[in-house]
Amino acid sequence: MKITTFIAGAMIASGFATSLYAATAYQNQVGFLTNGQKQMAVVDVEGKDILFKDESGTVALTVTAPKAETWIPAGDTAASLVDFSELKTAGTYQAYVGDEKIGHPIHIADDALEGAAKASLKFFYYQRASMELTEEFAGQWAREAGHPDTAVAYHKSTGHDRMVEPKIASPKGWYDAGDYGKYIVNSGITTYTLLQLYQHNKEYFKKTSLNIPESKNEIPDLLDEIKWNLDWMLTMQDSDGGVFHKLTTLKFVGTVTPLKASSTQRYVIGKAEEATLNFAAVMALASEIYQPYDPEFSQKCIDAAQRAYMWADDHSGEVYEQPSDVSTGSYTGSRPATTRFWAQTEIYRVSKDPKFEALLKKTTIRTANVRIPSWQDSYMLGVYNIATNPDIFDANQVDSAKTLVINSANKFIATLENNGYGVALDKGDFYWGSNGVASNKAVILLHAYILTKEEKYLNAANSIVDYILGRNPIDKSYLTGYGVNPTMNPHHRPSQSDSIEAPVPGMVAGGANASATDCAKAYNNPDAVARSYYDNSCSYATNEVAINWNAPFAYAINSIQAIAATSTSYDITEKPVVNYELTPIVAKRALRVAPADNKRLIVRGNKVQLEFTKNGVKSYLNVNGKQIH
Ligand code: 9MR
Ligand code: 9MR
Repeated sequence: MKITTFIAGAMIASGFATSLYAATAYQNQVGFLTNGQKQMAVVDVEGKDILFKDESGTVALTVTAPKAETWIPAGDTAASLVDFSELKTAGTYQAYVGDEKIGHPIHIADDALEGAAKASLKFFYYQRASMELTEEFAGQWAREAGHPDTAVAYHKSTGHDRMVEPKIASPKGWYDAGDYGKYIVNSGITTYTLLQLYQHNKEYFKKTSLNIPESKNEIPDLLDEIKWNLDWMLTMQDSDGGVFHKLTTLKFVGTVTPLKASSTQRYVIGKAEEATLNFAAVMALASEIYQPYDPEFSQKCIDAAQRAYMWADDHSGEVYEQPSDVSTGSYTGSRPATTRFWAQTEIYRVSKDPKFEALLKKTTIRTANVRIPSWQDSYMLGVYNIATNPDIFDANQVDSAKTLVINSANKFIATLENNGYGVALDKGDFYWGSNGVASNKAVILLHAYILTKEEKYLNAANSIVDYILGRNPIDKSYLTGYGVNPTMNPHHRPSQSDSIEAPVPGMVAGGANASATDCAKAYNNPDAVARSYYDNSCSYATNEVAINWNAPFAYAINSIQAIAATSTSYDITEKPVVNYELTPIVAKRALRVAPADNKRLIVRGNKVQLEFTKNGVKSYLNVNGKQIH
């Protein structure tokens, strides 16, 4: 595996030879925290002694394998969940049954997850549009800049007349996934999840370097990275407050580098409720987070949030519909009511505006029936916000929100209790992006931990991280560049089009999907859904990467590492530091009015021209829409 040679710290240095039984034990292939939970799923060992030997061959711990249990997503092969948490001395170990080695080397350290955790964030740097990635930061994955996006066309679905206003500048941002599109709805939940990661682990991230171009400035690297995308999102807001749905080509481009793909014309497409509300929620949280570092930017974010909310208020029910000439990702079919609720909670939290308080009072927070956050459904994001801000929201609502988070987490724990893999995933979780589903379950579990400080929630989240890193029935680390048997062929245009064997590191593959209709169809396994995976770049339905799957995984693995490193976790009694003056929303309604009539026909010489004024600058177009001067 060539990859081992170039990712410093990513692989476990090991003198152990591979064993005949290597794959009968399934485990996190990257590492375990010295004082954390440590488990592996082992087939065919019920009642036998598992020996854990250190590098000198000395037995450091013996565990008798418990009763083998099935786990429905893994099919009928039962496994014993072997817990070796008592191994609390840093080092590299190997498990044995008698003289037989089982599983992969076990790496234990205080910072065992740090490399993979940082890589899962560094992924976002690799996804940057409009920027060259230099060797200093990107190593062998250095590449030319792609998609300056300074001359993006207005698609007619935006309501803009291209004759009048031909182009918009909308640079920066992260590519969504294996394709080069930038989609607000998906960017929103991603950005929010990463902002929360920072919010919940501030001290840790003030000291964490990601080796990105901004690493030397005064702002934590994680916030620098997120700002790359916020800057783009801000350009997607139209002058009336509405937010364009996406920025893509009309059709997916081929498997080419970002630079080569850039020659195909891109468009801003659609302007609708779900993107606008999503944007509002994200900008409200951003206004709080960036306030200590950049008050001006912070103010810009909250203003943008308020204008977006007002637009959405006036355009309720106007959801995005994919135009017939567009076939890039549609991100349609979400539930805007959940996004509206989420936006209300965020704007209220930072503005304390009575209008939002009144709106929220009308909402009854459910206390049961978990809903896993996704680009389609933002309900839990609003619930997180209420549950973790008892000093701001209505006491009854805070109680309900906490109850829902904890009930959801308890339900997950019930799932893992009688399964040999110890993973809180059900058969129904294995659809497109199952690793994102799994990771968002870990985010819910970590919120339950924040609210209760009960270890069982932290451990269950840790088990999900273990699942992604190899404790699964196909012995796969779904994090590129990390583990003994990682994903090697993701559907990811930059990785597919460079000449490097190893994919860009730190990417989480979409994961097992029992209803793939692409080239992974032959791998659909209804009796063992967790095996429905094909490590081939032709499979976007099981092996694409995406920002909205990396973000919750990054939240989980970084939070777990941060909690261990700082011996503390987010304290919900901390007051958020928002101390700027907000103009009341009502006064801002004026902003909703579109700028004064900015186009008129004029006659020059014997030619009819269109005079177009933007920001006080006039330009002239001929009857064919060509700019004259
Ligand atoms: O590359 C595209 C990926 O990002 C999407 O998730 C996927 C589903 O919409 O589509 C991929 O593009 C494929 C297209 O749908 C059909 N022609 C082949 C494209 C590349 O595999
Ligand atoms: O994550 C999206 C998944 O929920 C949908 O089922 C799927 C098909 O519409 O699309 C996924 O999103 C893709 C988007 O449309 C285009 N960029 C790549 C995304 C990840 O595959």
